Amino acid sequence: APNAVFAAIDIGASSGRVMLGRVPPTSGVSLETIHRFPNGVVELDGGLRWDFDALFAEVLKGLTAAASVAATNGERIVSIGIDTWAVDYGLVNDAGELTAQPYSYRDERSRATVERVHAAVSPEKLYAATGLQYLQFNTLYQLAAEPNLEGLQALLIPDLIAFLLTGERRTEATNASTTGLFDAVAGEWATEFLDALRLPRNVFPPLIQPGETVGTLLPEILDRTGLPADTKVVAVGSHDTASAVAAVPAADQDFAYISSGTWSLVGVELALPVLSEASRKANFTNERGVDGTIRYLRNVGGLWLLSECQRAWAAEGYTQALTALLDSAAALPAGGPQINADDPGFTAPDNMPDRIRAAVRNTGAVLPDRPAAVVRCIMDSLAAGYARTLCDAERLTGRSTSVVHIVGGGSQNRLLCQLTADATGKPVIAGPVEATAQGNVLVQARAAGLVKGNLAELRELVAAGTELERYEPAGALQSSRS
Ligand code: LFR
Repeated sequence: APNAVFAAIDIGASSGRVMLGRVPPTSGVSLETIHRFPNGVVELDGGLRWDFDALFAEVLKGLTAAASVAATNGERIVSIGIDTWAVDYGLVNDAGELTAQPYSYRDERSRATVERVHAAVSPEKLYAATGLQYLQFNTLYQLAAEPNLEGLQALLIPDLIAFLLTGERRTEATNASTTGLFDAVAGEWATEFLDALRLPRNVFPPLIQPGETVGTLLPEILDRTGLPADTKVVAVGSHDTASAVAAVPAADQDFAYISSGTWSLVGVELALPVLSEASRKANFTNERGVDGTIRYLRNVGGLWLLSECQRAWAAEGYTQALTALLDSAAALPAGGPQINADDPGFTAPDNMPDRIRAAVRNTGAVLPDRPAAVVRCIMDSLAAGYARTLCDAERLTGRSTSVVHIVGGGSQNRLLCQLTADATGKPVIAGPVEATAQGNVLVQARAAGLVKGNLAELRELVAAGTELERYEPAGALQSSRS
């Protein structure tokens, strides 16, 4: 039989990719990028939205290219797994049509509905059941802003892609856990809140777990892509952060992780949720991970701050390469001004350098105008936010951690990794940069019976296939291969 390969569709806030993943039995995961495409929020129909039609066209382009690469290699694409950012959804009618381009969580329409939702169900009650951190854009607040849900179903973005590929409507559980309508203990929809918020019982399709089969491809998708008729869509940790955490190459249980990209997701993995009032006040979340684990974490601001600054500087004609900018930032002395990187005031796209300077001014300090100074402020602030959050996670869970794994785009940022080691006082192990796609592929490979084992064993495969970089705390800029 031809060699089995897996297609991973992994779409982030700023770019998407279709990859082929190969999983030899003992030597790690290898990923081949087949198609890469840009993504970003767009002003459309009076709101900040995702151009979903364009994204889906790119997905089909990528799958078509993947089919031809596999055919040329004599390989068989066993299944397709899909992950994207969380909370956002498209509304689909009975005929299966997407009724509008999905809103982005960066749109501010849900700000006005928070009070109404909390009047119907108190934040304490919501947290005690769902364990979800409060973010103004959680799905429940967005749904409350919909004028009319009659005859419509909300499909989270990865589920919407899976639906268009297979015709099957499901809600993948790790992503369901970011809606604010999912019971963290039972692992089921919190139907009592659907009623209290006057949301239809079937506003979401039924749940599906990572590793379960969503369905086979629709005839028109087979025609468009040239994929063979037995290709399946398999549910993975469709929340990108769930897939990334599944691929943290941790050797022991006492690890902390930072999934560092547009956002930084900072926390630990637990077997059971922590739903205490102290946890709610600290705004920690209990999102669901692969294999029913709990991703106990907090959203700390992320490299969005940096990418938005770069966008603003490029518009002014300043185009220094990022590596040079980071080198200049690294050369600046420690102890400069800091901001609170998770301030919701940074969520919307707008002139980021000005907003950062204003935030520094509010602390009584002054931030020099030079881009390098702004970049250093972002890095110092992120590292401080990481350290603060890890301390809180240890306190709230009663656990201690001995190492911090950084995965995702931020793992390539040497300055950020070193500052994180210094701020946390713990060694940082950086990589893989494509943890999300690796987690996506590994869950598919396990569903196909190609690899066996629990998360710890999947993580060994990631470690075997990645060159990890280790940063020691202490200020000294020493780093060594581990
Ligand atoms: C990261 C992420 C975070 C989620 C945010 C919005 O890509 O999925 O986990 O809080 O995006 O969906």
